[in-house]
Amino acid sequence: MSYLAKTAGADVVGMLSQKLDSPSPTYYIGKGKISELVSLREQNQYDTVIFDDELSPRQQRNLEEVLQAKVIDRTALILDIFAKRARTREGQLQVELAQHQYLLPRLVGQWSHLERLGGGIGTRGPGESQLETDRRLIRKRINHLQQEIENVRRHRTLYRKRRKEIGVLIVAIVGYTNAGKSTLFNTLSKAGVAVEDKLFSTLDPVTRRLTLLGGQQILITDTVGFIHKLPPSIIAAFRATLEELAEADLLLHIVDITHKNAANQCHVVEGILSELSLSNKLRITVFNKLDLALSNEAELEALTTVPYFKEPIALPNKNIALISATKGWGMDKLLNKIVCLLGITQVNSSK
Ligand SMILES: Nc1nc2c(ncn2[C@@H]2O[C@H](COP(=O)(O)OP(=O)(O)OP(=O)(O)O)[C@@H](O)[C@H]2O)c(=O)[nH]1
Ligand SMILES: [Mg+2]
Repeated sequence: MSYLAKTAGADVVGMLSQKLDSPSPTYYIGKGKISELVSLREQNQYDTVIFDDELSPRQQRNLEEVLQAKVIDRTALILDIFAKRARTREGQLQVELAQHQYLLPRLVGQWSHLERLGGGIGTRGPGESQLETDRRLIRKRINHLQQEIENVRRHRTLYRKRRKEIGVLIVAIVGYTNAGKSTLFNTLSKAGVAVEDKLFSTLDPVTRRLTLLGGQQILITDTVGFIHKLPPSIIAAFRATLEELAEADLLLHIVDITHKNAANQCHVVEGILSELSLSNKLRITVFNKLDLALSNEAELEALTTVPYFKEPIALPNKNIALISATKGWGMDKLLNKIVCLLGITQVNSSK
């Protein structure tokens, strides 16, 4: 969570957690926790409080009032990161649409807090009509964005059809965020996609052509990182992008083997793939960052089981590859596996 906050550019001064049977509908957290947060303010001087879950518009408003600070929930935080990172037109449209849909039920008129005081004065009139105008504008923008996204989608479908007609095979890289997808994409394609040690440095699928040693060409696609508790509205926003995955002939699922939650991250990705009905897609699980655990490529080649992973996996296995994307270890073998699984003529490899 604090990693997410830092990625969004926040300076984290403190963290609190609370175990509740169910969150309070009014404040999400309990009264005691609220007092604790208020008193923390004197030490930390924070101006923003981020909640690691989705808040209802009402909870968010109540919290802002009682804490006298900006309150952001997990969805808004991830949307903010997405907004900063979206690079293609489609990605930008999708993020803006999600942001407007998020905003709509959260719009509050200047006077609406008086409603609870029971007074009719001030709760109608200019405040209310301004709010209606704002809502109408947002709805209009939402419609417009939906249309634009539909246009982009139509183009994409045409483009995909053409790709299919030419018969080029498509390999898509998926994986938990920060697993090393873009690094592998770069190593494989030598394309200049941004690589950063921050979450979600890639938002849009980027596709490059890759010529194999045998002369065959495949398309390789880098995708957005999956993350635990990705809010449903965000998955919905990126459905169009993620639908590209349905067109792929093979998925490379990259796993950062050195991460302490590697197995869990694997399950999160599998869960999202299954939500997108992609569980049965041809797949290679690619364990990455082995340079952090081994000292050279020869050691990597000598392995007979996947190191560190909680679940025992014997090697060799045609659906498993071990690599270091930064060092380029295991690339020939990975390419061979891709070629074998896709049923393209075997590449002549030196290793
Ligand atoms: N040591 C080591 N670090 C790696 C390796 N591959 C990637 N990294 C580092 O891991 C970080 C994330 O790499 P990216 O390639 O941006 O990860 P990603 O999966 O594309 O991340 P998102 O697009 O944000 O989901 C960067 O700091 C990389 O340098 C590797 O093989 N070894
Ligand atoms: Mg990336």
